Amino acid sequence: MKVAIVGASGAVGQELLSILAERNFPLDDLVLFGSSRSAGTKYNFRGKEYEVKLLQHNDDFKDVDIALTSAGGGTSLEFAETITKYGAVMIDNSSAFRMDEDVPLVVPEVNAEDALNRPRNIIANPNCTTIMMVVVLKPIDQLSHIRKVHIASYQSASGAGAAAMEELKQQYKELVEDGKVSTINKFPHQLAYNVIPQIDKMTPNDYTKEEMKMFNETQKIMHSDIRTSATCVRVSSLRSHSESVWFETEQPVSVEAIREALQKAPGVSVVDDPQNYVYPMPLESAGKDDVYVGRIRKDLADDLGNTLWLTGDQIRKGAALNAVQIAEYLVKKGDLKK
Ligand code: 2RA
Repeated sequence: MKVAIVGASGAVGQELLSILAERNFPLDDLVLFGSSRSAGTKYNFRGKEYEVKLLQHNDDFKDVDIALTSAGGGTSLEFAETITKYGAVMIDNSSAFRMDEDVPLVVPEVNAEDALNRPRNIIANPNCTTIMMVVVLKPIDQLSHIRKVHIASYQSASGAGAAAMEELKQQYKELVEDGKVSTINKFPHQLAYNVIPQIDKMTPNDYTKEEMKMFNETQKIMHSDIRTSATCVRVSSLRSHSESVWFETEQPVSVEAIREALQKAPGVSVVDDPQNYVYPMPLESAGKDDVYVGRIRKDLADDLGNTLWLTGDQIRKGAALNAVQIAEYLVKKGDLKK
């Protein structure tokens, strides 16, 4: 099996390399692609060196079985045909195809089988904030249908890419050394000592694109009429997103039933002993695979409502790990090159 990584030098590309190695993904050959900026860079994978090739419109994908793409929506749109022309499955991390009807949007713990129906041989990896939330909502929805959800998110710098992570570190350095921040490129405002209540562009209804992704993608992944209303906020954690989630079910559901369902759910760890200061935090979920849940309790403002807190690694479950899990599912099903 031959696997390609497109965008190999980015934060997600690098995490893909680590996760494929860690999980012993059954590949025989690997090929890395990037822009002219990263072409020629060498990376080690399982003791062998691989050089990043320039992504071009040619036959480089002829022998590729799975292409994991994470180089931005523009690149995905431009190269989708080149990548899939000879039957490679494209598992795409960008938002380019997520809402296309003929492209499945997959979180393996929730709707793995959707990956098997892919007319264009493209499978979309959802937005990080949505992935983490649906992994937690799915087992609760099985107890009683979730009708609506309110979310406040606390999103890490990594969501804006590797350069944004460096920018956050640089801003704290400047504050210590000069008393003020002079580097603001990747975020619309200073992030150090601050929170920014806008992620991605604003849309005409005054929700951001990030917030609308949560609304639309959640419905598509869960095959549900579930309605979400989110305020997505950038905070100064480095690589783990967190979310406060309030949800209303059709029938009343007890906190005990929710806790039990989440304890059994794949990809979820419950860390919930708030009377003893125990709850999951982004510093602890960083570098881990699961989505961590705590502060599970009744919603005081809604008789059919409950609320919880979750946190997960944005680069792993929010992007690279989810993509590799999709690839693993296809391998398990023997459903690769068409
Ligand atoms: C962010 N959700 O956190 C985006 C990344 N996909 O900016």
